[in-house]
Amino acid sequence: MNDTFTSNEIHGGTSTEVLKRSFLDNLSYRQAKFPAVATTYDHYMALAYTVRDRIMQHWLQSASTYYEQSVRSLCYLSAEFLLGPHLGNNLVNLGMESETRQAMLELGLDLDRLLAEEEEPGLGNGGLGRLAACYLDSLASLQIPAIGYGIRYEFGIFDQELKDGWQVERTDKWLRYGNPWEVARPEITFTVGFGGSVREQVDSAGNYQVEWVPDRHVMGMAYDTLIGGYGVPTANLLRLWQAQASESFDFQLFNVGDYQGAVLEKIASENISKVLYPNDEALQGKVLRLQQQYFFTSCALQDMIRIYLQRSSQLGNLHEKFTVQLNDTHPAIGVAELMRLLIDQHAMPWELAWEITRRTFAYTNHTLLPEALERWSVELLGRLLPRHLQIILEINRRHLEGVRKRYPGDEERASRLSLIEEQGSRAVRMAHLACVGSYSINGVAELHSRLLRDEVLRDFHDLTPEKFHNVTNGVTPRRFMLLANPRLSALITHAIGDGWIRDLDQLHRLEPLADDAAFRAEWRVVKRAVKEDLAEKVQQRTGISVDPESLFDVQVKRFHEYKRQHLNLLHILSLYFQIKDNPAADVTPRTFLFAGKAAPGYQMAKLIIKLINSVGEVVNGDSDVNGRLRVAFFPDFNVKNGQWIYPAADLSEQISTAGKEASGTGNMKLSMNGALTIGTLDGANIEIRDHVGPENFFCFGMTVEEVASLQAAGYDPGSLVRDNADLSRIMHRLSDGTFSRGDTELFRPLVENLQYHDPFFVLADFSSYVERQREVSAAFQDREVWTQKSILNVARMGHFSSDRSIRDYCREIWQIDAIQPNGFNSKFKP
Ligand code: GFP
Repeated sequence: MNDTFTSNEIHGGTSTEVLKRSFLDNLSYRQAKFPAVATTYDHYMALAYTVRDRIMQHWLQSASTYYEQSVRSLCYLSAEFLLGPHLGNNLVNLGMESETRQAMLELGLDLDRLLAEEEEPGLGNGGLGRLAACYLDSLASLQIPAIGYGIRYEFGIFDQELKDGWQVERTDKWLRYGNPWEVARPEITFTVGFGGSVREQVDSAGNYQVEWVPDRHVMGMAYDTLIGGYGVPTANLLRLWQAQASESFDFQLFNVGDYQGAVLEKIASENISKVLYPNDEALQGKVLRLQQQYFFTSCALQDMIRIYLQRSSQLGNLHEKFTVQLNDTHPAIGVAELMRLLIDQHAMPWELAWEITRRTFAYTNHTLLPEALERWSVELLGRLLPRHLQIILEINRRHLEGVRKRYPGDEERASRLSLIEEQGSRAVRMAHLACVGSYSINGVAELHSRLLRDEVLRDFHDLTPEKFHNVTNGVTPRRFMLLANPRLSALITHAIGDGWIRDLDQLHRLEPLADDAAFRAEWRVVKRAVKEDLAEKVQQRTGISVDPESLFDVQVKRFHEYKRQHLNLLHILSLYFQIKDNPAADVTPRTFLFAGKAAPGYQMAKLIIKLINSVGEVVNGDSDVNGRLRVAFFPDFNVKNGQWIYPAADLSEQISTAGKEASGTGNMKLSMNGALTIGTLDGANIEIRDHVGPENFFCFGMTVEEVASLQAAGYDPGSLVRDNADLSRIMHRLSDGTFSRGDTELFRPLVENLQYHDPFFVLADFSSYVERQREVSAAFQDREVWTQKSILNVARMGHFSSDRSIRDYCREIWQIDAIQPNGFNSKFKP
């Protein structure tokens, strides 16, 4: 082996030779192993360090360029970043996968086995966290200076197992064997206060002064993960904060023999970054959650100020250097924190501090569900963050003064616009704080943004219409096409070149090929192969064998009643009873694949998971069905498993109640991989349908307006059951023990909820859904036409790249330009 590599080559080169040398160096000097005793995990670690070094070079150049040019940067504040495994993604983005594969091969190792070793960082629940990760990929790929700020949870989203069809949660110990992708930064540590009291005094010069004296301090230490762009020498930073005690233990207590007491403070402090809160759990009164939010937001803002002061001595132009995107209201306390930092710590007058603050923040809303709009009780907030409560009340006083001036005498409006909810126990409305303290407010799909303007935030829209924007979500084609579906990507690249990877609109060039029979045949070969791959995984994980020839009907997402996995189930049951009535019936063979987690405390969602498995048990084992219907639940849906599933889907289930799903992003990932969608007119489904064409999309169900008028007229789901023989049999069989080994109680809560309440209009959309599904079955019989539609779906998905979303944000909201790092050693031209 060549031994004369320069340091630059060792850490940055991508030839097979140099990769082998770096890998072996890392195995020796970072992993401390010699080849004869190294495990697969050691090999994974050595390769991870090798790859990280290459991104590190990009980062050092990017960061020094940002520093030299004092560029305007985006800070993306998010309580969740659902990154997924790094290794494969980094290899793809650095364009070094084939050299690496070869280097490993020459060392007798299989890259795929090493890839499988990685434990993914599950630092998010679902859509919101994964969106943040897609945006980091696009920001780096588009060379936008950006820092992601979040929490380094020791335990991410739980691992899901199934026991007798029930979800069982297991702690996600992703850090147990170390994390080669991060760099610890003990020198970047900030103090965050909690509790205590506020002292007000007038100093000798007559100036009024406020001093917050917290009764507890926690340290936030930075851990950096480098995010490399695709095909460019740019890398950005994801900086996650870990909570630490200011003192390891209390010597006073230790000395008097209270060993437990001596470490209590340490335990309480470290709890702050211990675990990610699952979605859909009532957060009211969850002190720890509010502590998490304040903790990471405060660290992020202190860090921004630190960076700013490296180049400047006064903070008056902070908003020109940084813009801060609030990913939902989780970091909205930042509005009060920045005010506090500027006023209390940097002696700025209120007016100037407020001017800077409201020109710094921008707010993205991700949900219309009222129960998900955060409110913190005034009592709790005042106890934990007394100075912030004071600041919020003062912001509110000034805000309402403006409102009253503008709408004299309209006290109802003033109370609707107030940051404080006065009914019941008083609470701070975090969305209102975010609206008042930001220069931009956006929804995540056109319908969602419209509903924000017209309903949820209507009064704010009346007040400041110029703040409102829409930025429809997008997903990164690097992870969800190139990495997840190399076969399809190769076919596309062969047909139209590889420009689509950075400019997804170029997929349009596939359109004429939809009419090319030979291309369609190749398309089907690819689909068939990825379906075989998935079938093998399903067999391994569930023991259920599925036929790759059947229609893969896929619903993968978090479990929630509004997402209506149970509507899908009702359709399965309708098909099942059709076969039971007439075993010779002509049904299109289908594999129904579900995956997703339910919040641990969300009983109804967990019961739906159980029901899917129970129905599967009966249907899969019924000889009348004879394999024509298969129901499988793929456990532990996460990014890695998603990458297996998305490419293999024929049909994408996007069946939420209209007006409930803000955008959805799984809908985009599936359609980009050639699935056709059956979907309601909800969230981004509407825009997907507009882009791919209604003839290539199976649309069903009520519109938002129809849902609203049905609700207003008084919805009676029971009458739908009585009037529909199919439905009434299904409901009956769900409660007579057919699917519960004779237990007539098990599914009663679900059946009764549907029959007497049906808050998400499952039964109201049932007929329309079943009708459309009939068309799906018929359409799938004609493989040529189906393939044509599949190709057109992919060809027209360019709009849903997260690159487009980021460009929209840059242009309409952030006003940030791309920066090319100054020249250096990389295979990519700067
Ligand atoms: C939320 C919304 C989704 C939306 C994502 C990203 O997802 O409709 O697509 O945010 O904007 F519900 P969850 O985090 O709730 O999964």
